[in-house]
Amino acid sequence: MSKVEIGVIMGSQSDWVTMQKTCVVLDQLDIGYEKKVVSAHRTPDLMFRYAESARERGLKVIIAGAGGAAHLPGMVAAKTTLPVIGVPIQSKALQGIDSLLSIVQMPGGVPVATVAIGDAGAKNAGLLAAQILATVDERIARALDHMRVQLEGDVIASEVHLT
Ligand code: RP5
Repeated sequence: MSKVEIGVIMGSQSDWVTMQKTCVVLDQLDIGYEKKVVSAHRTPDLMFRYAESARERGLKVIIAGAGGAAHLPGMVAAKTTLPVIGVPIQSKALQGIDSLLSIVQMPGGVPVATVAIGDAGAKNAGLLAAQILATVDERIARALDHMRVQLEGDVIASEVHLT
């Protein structure tokens, strides 16, 4: 089994339907990860403990999904210098615009790499984390190259059916 290098956290169990897209990518690339619900508002002490211990526990990147008043990625980033990737969950009331703006507008000094709202963002968060690991991991770099070739092949092979 691969060693755990990525932390996938989310503000609520209800975010899992989106964040599982991140985990699918990490599984495809055979990258070890842990997944956990950590809420900035409902479990603030747990959030700080998680962020503060992440580096010493061996994590290399944290992917944090949150919706609405989506403070989790930014607050985790405030407590660690590991790269943090924020995934804006598509909220019901405001379709995720609230999540996006809550995550993306970090003050200078504390970066969060913010991806697109919803499923595409969750998928890309997994890929971006893999690309960060691939800067020093040749196996992951080759797996990503292979995935890109497959992606290109799928598009070229696809047929457009006009009605
Ligand atoms: C946020 O509140 C979570 O990230 C979630 O997207 C949103 C709603 O949470 P639930 O009320 O569904 O638990 O903290």
